[in-house]
Amino acid sequence: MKMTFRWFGEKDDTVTLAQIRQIPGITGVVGALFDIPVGDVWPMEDILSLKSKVNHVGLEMEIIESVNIHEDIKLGAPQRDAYIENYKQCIRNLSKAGVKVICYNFMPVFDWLRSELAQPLPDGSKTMMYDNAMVKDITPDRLVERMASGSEGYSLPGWEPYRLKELKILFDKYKDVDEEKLFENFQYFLEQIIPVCEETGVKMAVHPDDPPWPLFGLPRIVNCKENIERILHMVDSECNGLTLCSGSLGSNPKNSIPELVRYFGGMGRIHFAHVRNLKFDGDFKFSESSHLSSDGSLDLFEIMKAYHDIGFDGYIRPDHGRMIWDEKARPGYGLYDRALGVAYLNGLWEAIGKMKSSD
Ligand SMILES: [Mn+2]
Repeated sequence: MKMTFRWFGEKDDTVTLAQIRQIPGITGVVGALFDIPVGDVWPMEDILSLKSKVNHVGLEMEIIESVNIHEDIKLGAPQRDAYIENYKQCIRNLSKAGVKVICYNFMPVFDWLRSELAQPLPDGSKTMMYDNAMVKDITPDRLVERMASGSEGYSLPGWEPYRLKELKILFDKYKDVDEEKLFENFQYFLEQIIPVCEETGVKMAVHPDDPPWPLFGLPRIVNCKENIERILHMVDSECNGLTLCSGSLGSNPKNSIPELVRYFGGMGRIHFAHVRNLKFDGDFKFSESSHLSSDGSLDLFEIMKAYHDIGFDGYIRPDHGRMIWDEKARPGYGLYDRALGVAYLNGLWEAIGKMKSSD
């Protein structure tokens, strides 16, 4: 596996590349261009400038998260072909800069969602949590305000204000898009872009829906084994792959992460692993714990063992962390708890490998 760390760029991250390079075992940064509006082509010079900053500290930039999908593609709107052409150009540009994997998602309107961004835990740390009961009683507009006000002034990935400006219009447009229609639009997109991926060697890795159930009547389809299998078979190519996010899929207890790792990893379709823990606090209610197995509801040893058993050689990163040691940072993306996550995942990996070789 190749251990990586997400970075939001010089302008928009409290964590520096100089700090990231000091985390033991890190080989690369998961980058993105956050100021390019969704649907636009990422300019070559901007990609190369980001890459050169990352390379300058001795790290690689072989993976990008996220090149977001324009809503017109998800809606199947007439303008989608123009946005798909832009997406193809983006893939070509990223490939020229040495990028090998693109993480993206296919969630209508909202990206990931939490009801609290800084919920205090008994140890004094703060974490993100989700409670369906709260989301049920709130309007989408109010929710956007709430996410913005709890974000300590940092923009949240997927919650950029310009994307959510016309929320009501967007909701109206999704009235006729049910799950089947969304599958259809997803297939149309994949059929167009996967040949470009095959030509350039770039692998697409769809990130599961977070949380993995419908919200505000909007369909969500990247949420369970059956649906993911259907998506991977819609265009049966190694380039049509998965970001297996343990925290997203794992927030539905019906999804067994080690089983999914073995299944989709065995098919050679997991190109990126997001590994984190969470604690079930009730039905459709969870909080994000530290990575340690005993702190949460997921068994991180079993997850890492599944990756080891399938001979996983793709990219991996710790996912969200709590806010600890008085750090001030974008919710989920401080330095300290994620760095502890890296150390723990590396420790598990080393131990699993050495126990196997001493058998
Ligand atoms: Mn994730």
